[in-house]
Amino acid sequence: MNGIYLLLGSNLGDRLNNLRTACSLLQQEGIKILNESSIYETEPWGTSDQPWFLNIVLQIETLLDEKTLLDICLKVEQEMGRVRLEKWGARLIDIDVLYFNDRVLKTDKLLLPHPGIEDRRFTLLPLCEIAAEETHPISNQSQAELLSKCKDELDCRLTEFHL
Ligand code: PH2
Ligand code: MG
Ligand code: MG
Repeated sequence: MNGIYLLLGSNLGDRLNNLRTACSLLQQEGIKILNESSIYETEPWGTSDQPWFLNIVLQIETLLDEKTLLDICLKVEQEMGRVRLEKWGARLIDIDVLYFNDRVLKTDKLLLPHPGIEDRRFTLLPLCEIAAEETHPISNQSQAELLSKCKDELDCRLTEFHL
């Protein structure tokens, strides 16, 4: 894997605006967005008793190390969360680090690559748009291979939305 990839998701409030706000806040922290997937509307994975998500994958550039990047992602979630908690009482944004180049890491705070990638169509579909041939640093399978083997059948619909 050559590149740093984030997954953004929102399933409460103005979902598209939440993705846009998160991107602006990440950019304000000095993170450069190199490439973006389409935005997908996706059936909730895990707990089905919740609204559908909007998901997008970003390829980013940063000089930060992976732990500092994670802290910034959490800070952006929290910044948006404060407003959201007052207004809605629920989480509006999730920012996950999927890959940090070939880094493999297992700490209490951070697992790299993200352990859910191969089980989640809502992650692999957008990832394949911008990184289909990049390989997973442990299994060495490309994102396209992972998608073709993925058993998740939850619906992921391409939208016309743009950041
Ligand atoms: N995130 C989750 C749980 N379930 N489902 C979809 N479709 N998209 C997500 O981003 C998502 C989810 C927890 O982070
Ligand atoms: Mg997540
Ligand atoms: Mg998360």
